[in-house]
Amino acid sequence: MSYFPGIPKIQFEGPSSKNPFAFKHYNPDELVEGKTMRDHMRFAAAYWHVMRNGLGDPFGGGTALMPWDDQSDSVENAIKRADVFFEFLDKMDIGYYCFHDRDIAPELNNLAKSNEALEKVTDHLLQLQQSTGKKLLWGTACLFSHPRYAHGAGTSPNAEVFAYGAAQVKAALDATLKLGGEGYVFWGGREGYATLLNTDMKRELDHLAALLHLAVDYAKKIGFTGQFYIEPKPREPSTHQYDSDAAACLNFLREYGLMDHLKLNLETNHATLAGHTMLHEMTVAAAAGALGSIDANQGDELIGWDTDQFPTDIYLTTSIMLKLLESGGFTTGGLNFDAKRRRESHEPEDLFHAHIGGMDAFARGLKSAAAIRADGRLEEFVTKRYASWNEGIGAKVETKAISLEEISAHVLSQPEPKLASGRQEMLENLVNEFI
Ligand code: XUL
Ligand code: CO
Repeated sequence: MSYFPGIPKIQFEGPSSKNPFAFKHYNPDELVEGKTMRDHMRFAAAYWHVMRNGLGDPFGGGTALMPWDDQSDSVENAIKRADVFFEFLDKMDIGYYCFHDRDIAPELNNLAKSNEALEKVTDHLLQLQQSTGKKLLWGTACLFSHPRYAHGAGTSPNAEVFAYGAAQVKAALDATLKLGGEGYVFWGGREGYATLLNTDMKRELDHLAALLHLAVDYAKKIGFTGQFYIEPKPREPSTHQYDSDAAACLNFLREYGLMDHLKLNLETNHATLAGHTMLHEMTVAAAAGALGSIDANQGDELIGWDTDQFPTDIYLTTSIMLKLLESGGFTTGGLNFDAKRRRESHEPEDLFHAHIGGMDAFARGLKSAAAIRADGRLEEFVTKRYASWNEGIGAKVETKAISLEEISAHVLSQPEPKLASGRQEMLENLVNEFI
């Protein structure tokens, strides 16, 4: 039986196609820089948005039509949803998915019952994965929705709440291992504060680090070799989130001896909420060898919250793919559509239009990025811009072969330095040649 009757398997038809249920640019087997588009992108669908997001907002309830869902907390309903989701993955030709424990299975009235439900649903997901070849990009625990986590989980002032969250992480790690997950994400849902008047920041950060260390140790014990990630976001739901941006996360990981164990899962709309571009966040992460995975979406310039829209901006996807190619591409990570339809797009077929658009936007970004790299002028410009560091005083500073007195003597013997133009506008024109 089909849950999406009338919707065909989405296939590549090329840029001249007018079929809304076809890829115009994403051609999974096409080679770009010697690798298939499929392998470059490693697209993933987010279980929470596809299956569990009713599209409610602070002013009104959900609008999404989900005829397959009886809205109950039963395991049967959860299992049926998994079937719907796998039909979606199959029709979309998306190879990976990501979940929170509580998206795939219900939270019941105690941890034992919730764990039991998770076990049953993951048994079913495992079967579905085996029969379809779909894979789990990453799993995570939802440590922010239940009222017990109102003050945080890893950073809760209440040690019993911390313990509950840690126990949930254990079960979510077990589930991720069972499903062959290639990663595990920590997004600090409520790991932050609403006011410093009631908050011991240092103690909360120590506890958050303790939770991550416990998870890393447990992963070793059970043989989970997937990549751990931390996902930066500056606010929402907390007023201030501790993992506010890539630099704050890296500082936290360094301070607590976690750099060898976690990389970053960067999300576009989180970057912009933090007052950065996604390119900035990726550049910060890549410089630290911590560029792990991407939650692909985009925000709205005119709205100040995390609108989680599907990526359609080709200039944005080009900059993401340019940075990704430059960094050698994904290893364990992928492009996870942590994105939701607008509340007005409430019909099941809108799920398809949304993902088709996102995949095509990234395909165009990939092709433009590869063309910019093949052209070489952009890279050549940057290389030349720093050429003065390759010899003379620059090389001596880089190799730490010079003292401050020697630098001073050098400057006293030289005329005023001559600056070259940064040529920003020329470079913007160059990039636009390929978009
Ligand atoms: C919230 C968000 C989460 C994480 C996973 O803004 O991005 O969905 O990606 O917990
Ligand atoms: Co995310």
